[in-house]
Amino acid sequence: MNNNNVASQPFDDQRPGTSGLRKKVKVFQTPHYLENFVQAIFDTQTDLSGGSLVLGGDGRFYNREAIQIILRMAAANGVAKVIVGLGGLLSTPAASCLIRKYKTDGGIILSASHNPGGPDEDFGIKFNTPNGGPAPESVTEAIFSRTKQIDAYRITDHDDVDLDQVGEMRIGETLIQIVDSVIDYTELMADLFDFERIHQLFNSGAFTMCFDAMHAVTGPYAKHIFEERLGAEPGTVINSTPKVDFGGGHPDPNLVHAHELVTNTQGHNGVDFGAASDGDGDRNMILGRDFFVTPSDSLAVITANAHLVKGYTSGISGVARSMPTSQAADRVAEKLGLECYETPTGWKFFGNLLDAGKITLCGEESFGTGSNHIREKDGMWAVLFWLNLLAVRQQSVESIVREHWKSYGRNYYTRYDYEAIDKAAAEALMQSLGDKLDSLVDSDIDGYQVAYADNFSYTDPVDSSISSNQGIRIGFTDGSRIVFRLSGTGTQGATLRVYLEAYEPDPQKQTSPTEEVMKPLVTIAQNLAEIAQRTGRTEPTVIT
Ligand code: VG1
Ligand code: CO
Repeated sequence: MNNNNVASQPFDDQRPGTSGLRKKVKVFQTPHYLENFVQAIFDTQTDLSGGSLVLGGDGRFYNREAIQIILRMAAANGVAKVIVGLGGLLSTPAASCLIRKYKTDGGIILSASHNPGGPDEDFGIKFNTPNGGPAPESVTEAIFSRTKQIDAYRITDHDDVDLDQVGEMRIGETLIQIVDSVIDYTELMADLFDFERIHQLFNSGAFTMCFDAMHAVTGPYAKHIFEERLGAEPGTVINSTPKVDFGGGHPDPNLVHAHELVTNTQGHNGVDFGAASDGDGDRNMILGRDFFVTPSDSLAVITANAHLVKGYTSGISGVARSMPTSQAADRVAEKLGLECYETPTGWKFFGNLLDAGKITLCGEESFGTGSNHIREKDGMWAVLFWLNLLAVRQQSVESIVREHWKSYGRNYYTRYDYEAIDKAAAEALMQSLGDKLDSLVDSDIDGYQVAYADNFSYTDPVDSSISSNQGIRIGFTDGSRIVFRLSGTGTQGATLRVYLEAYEPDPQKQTSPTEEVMKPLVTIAQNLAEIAQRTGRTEPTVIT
């Protein structure tokens, strides 16, 4: 076996976005492209030499090939041990769990999350630090800087290793351990949730569930936990075999893409509880019979009810939400006397707050919820939290949420995404909106009084690092809000996200359809940002 030093040239587009480096598969297949980025990780994360690494991905097209390349590079870069998921599979939360449990010096996760997979679709790579969380901006920027200078990478010429048997092998001096992460992950979940009580709920015969794994990575975890451990009927988990192209679909758990699941929750024969997760298993969608729980409400309900759930009975220290996430959690925090933090979009911003013990729970409007048990959002965790809650409260999902609204008010919420628009037009739109902000404050727009209008900037309360330009917020005096930002995970043109929120404290008025309540705000948003004129789009691509 030889270690080779392969000459290479920098690529100028390897800056990680909201969650790692995401590009089309074809870009990652460009000679040296993946290798350069991986070498930049090894060059900047020097503890990996002589240290240990977790490695796995969501199973999408190019996952296995990339793992073999990274293993050969890890060996050439002197990594002592690499823990790899069986079949090359690791959900993002399971990877975080393994990094923490086995105290490794970090992890490399191969995923483009909810983006489609296949030879013409997306791939991604992300480095997680030893706390199990996505690398903070200081680390991703260091990796990016290195990619701009790199002129060679190290790789051995070893044969492919067998990823499909649990066991140990070596590439040169480097120990490769293939592990079944379903076991480690299930153990962690059993510590946090009352499995016996959930088992009884399924055994009662009066409770049915459907979980849509969307042909993605959570299939094996969900089959084992829901059907084998908790006694849910066989067939409760649908689309449970991970596929390289996610069955041709978008592995994104929302009402648009998880339509099979949504149908299963509808009507008299609908299941009592529906849930889904995304490509890499960190997102979740929660449904009751004929009822959708917005992710922002889910975080608020979880916060308000944490004391009822096994792993959280001793209380929570605080809660955080990303800026565009609705303010439903803030209302709960206020009532419970908890600190509530507003962070920029992306899980990396929760890491410091979790490590410092300032928060126990956190979430994003984009179907992400999690806690201090790991440092990633965790789809299965959210579903198990709800199951535990349903088992304790013995109520339907809908009645739990409606009661919640009665106590705290309802934050109507919706998001409009304009995908794959022209990048320059999107940037000009944001610029022009930004220029208008000062003149908007205190003005009246269609009867809505503007309370504040700014470009969100965040100062991390733990390390005082500043992240500016994180999205434009326009808040109104009645508690409603419009937020505009450009996505940092897309791989084609730009994606404009418009987040809309309206607050309704009066229980008599909490039953209107969301579209109706949002109509005036949608109009304001479209006009203010001149969306149609600037992007040529009169309708969004996806509404969630
Ligand atoms: C999106 C979501 C964000 C989430 C990120 C990664 O980012 O809005 O809330 O953290 O995806 O999620 P953006 O920049 O496209 O809006 V995942 O499930 O890809 O790890
Ligand atoms: Co994801």
